[in-house]
Amino acid sequence: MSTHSVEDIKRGSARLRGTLLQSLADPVTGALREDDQTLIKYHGSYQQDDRDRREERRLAKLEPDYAFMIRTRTPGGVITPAQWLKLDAIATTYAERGLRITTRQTFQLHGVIKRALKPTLQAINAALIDTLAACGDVNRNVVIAANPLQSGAHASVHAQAAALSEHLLPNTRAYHETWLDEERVASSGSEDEPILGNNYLPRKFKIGFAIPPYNDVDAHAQDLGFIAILEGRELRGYNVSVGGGMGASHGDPETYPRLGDVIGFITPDRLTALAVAVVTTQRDHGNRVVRKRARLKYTIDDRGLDWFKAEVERRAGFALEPARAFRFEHNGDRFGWVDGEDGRSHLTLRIPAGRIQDDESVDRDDARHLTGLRRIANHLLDADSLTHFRLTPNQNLVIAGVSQAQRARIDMLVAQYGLDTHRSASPLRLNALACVALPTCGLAMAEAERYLPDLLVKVETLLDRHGLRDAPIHLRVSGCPNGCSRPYLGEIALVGKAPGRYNLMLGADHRGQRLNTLYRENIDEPTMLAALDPLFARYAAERTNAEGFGDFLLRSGVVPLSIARSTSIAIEVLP
Ligand code: SRM
Ligand code: SF4
Repeated sequence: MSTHSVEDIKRGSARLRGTLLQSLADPVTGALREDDQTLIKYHGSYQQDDRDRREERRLAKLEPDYAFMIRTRTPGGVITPAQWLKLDAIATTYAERGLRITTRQTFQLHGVIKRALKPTLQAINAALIDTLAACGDVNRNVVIAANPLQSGAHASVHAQAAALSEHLLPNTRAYHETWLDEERVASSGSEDEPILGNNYLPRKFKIGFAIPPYNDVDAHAQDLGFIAILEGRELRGYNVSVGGGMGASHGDPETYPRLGDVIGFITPDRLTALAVAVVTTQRDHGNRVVRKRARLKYTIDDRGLDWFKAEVERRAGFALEPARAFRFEHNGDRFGWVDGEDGRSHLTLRIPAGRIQDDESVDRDDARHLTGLRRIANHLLDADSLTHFRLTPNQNLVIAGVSQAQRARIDMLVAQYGLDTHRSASPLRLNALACVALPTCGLAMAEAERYLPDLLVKVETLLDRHGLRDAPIHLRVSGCPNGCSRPYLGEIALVGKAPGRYNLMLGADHRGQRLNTLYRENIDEPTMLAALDPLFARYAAERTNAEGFGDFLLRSGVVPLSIARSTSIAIEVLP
């Protein structure tokens, strides 16, 4: 690990250039120099090593099996069929384990070796997709409610969100010089960063746009959440939620997941000014000394919500209006075909843990996602520009804007490649999320993505025993407490503690508006299943009509109300 702090590395990097070019040119190691391992994140990549092979490599006195994860910046997860085919080809040529849809509507490629990094990034850019600011202390990929072509208002929200993503990008040309061979000029290394600041943000920053009644983006888990307020087909504006975040460390009460607070309403014309005011307030007041306390949620808790709101209003130059009523129904996806107002339809397919590959061991469904979606993308090349793919924040995939004429052919290909698993999958399976974890994630304490197939079978067996197979329970698994699958918003969540051991968290709602709480600490699988069994029995016997599992656990006193801090609950119009 580098002995320099992240703040020092950023400061000394000539606007994120560092010695990346020298690191890349070094043939002796598959790794980058230490400080460059931090800097490459801002370019959309992480240095990792295959943790399955660590011990074997160590015994053979070899350096770890270094390879890189690459993450795209794809606001709202929009991908054209032509881009899909290019990314598929890139992943097949340079990466391992196919394409991976993430919980922020991006693609990750894993296992790219150092000498393939530049060709891979060049190929991604040639597909008119970049990876700039997909990682690092910057504004990350902006997540946007899926299915935005459902109405004109949905399209307006998407357009505003995509424009905001561009507006908040860093100005440095380091990315273009390092990967795209842009010529370095005299001023390189001193580009002005009027919004992010010369040392960039204190920590990662995340923005999401939800369109009620769906909360697929988990608006309250974002540093800055915009909740669109629609009247009929008109976009009136947005409720603004600030200070959401999931990350925590085991046993450290200074860190915790937190729901965003709704601080008011803005009209659409004020969106950019408001976002810049929030980002710059965090830039100037976020904790740059203690990194684990550097997220916006801690800035707000340290300074107070009233102070924060006043500071944002001062910088924006206007006062927020009182928040408007809204109601979220759930934070999952809607599977199968959904019709838009324009006569187009959108098909949401379930992608187990977001992994698009043909390996049948990924799931028990024997679906061939990579080949099947390649065929569909090829077919859609001839379609008009309204047809595209959309990654969802729940790691699934929408084939969007499909004309009635194309539907039958898509249905046929979907069936042929076994991609219609949403028809038979239990609601538990449909809604389950798992982060990547092992073998690539350097922070994983336990399995997540690779454990999900087995776990689902076991929990489904338990649900069957109580006649609950059709219960729409949201299950989320993370390999560590950083919370990349937003586990603290799962009705049931497993948060990794050690190999084969998890904290069992229970009692969130399925709307993304109430955090769960710790129910059992550091338990193995048999203990976890034994803990769930009597709770499922009680739920089957005592639930009221359509009562969610998390709501039931709270009402029946099995888990206490978590110290959720969202004012959105107070202003929500409850059924
Ligand atoms: Fe995450 C770090 C994967 C969404 C909170 N996350 C990581 C790293 C890069 C590990 C690392 O730092 O070395 C993981 C790479 C694993 C791998 O091998 O691919 C990783 N995070 C992911 C993804 C791929 C999970 C997934 O399975 O889909 C998601 C990619 C997002 C994207 O496309 O941009 C992902 N991460 C999230 C989310 C969910 C969200 O954003 O809606 C969260 C919780 C929300 C939040 O940020 O509070 C999240 N990731 C973290 C944290 C904890 C941050 C904190 O405040 O403490 C870390 C660790 C860190 O930053 O130090 C982390
Ligand atoms: Fe890795 Fe932890 Fe994020 Fe899972 S939650 S991907 S284990 S950092």
